[in-house]
Amino acid sequence: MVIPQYCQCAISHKVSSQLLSKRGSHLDQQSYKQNQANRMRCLATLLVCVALCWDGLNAVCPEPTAVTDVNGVKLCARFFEDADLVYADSCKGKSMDIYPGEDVPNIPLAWNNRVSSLVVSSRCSLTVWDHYWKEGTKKKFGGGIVYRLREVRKGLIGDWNNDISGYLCNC
Ligand SMILES: [Ca+2]
Ligand SMILES: [Ca+2]
Repeated sequence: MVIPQYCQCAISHKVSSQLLSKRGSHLDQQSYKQNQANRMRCLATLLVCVALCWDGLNAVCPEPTAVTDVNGVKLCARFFEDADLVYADSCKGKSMDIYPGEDVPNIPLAWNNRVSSLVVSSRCSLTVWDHYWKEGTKKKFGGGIVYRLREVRKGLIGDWNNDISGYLCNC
């Protein structure tokens, strides 16, 4: 598990405040109060970190060699509605399973212009279009993880985030 930097900060603060409290008997009351306040702040930060890390655990992109549905059936790809600046936290939100051979010129409305990260199974390929009926711009992905479709250029100034409107997936 990757621990975000701010969590590492919180953990080291926690340790230093514990060290400080061991020497607490020699400190005056003001320092003691400050120490207590620091400890409360650290506790609050740690709780936030636990929540974030938990969220992160639920959002790790699957390995391209092991993209399967809930029944263990091999998938061609999986779409995710959200992405994250931190790659380890990407592949978030709702997901959609794509099976080998799926040829869908019009993605279901609920998923139109919504995919933000995706994983294509090893030895499979996914072709996507930015308009319905396989029109507009086309892009082909080989097996691998696309942590952020925002980082996949489309033309000179565009990108593929929230833009997929049709797809074809083959293995
Ligand atoms: Ca999205
Ligand atoms: Ca589109």
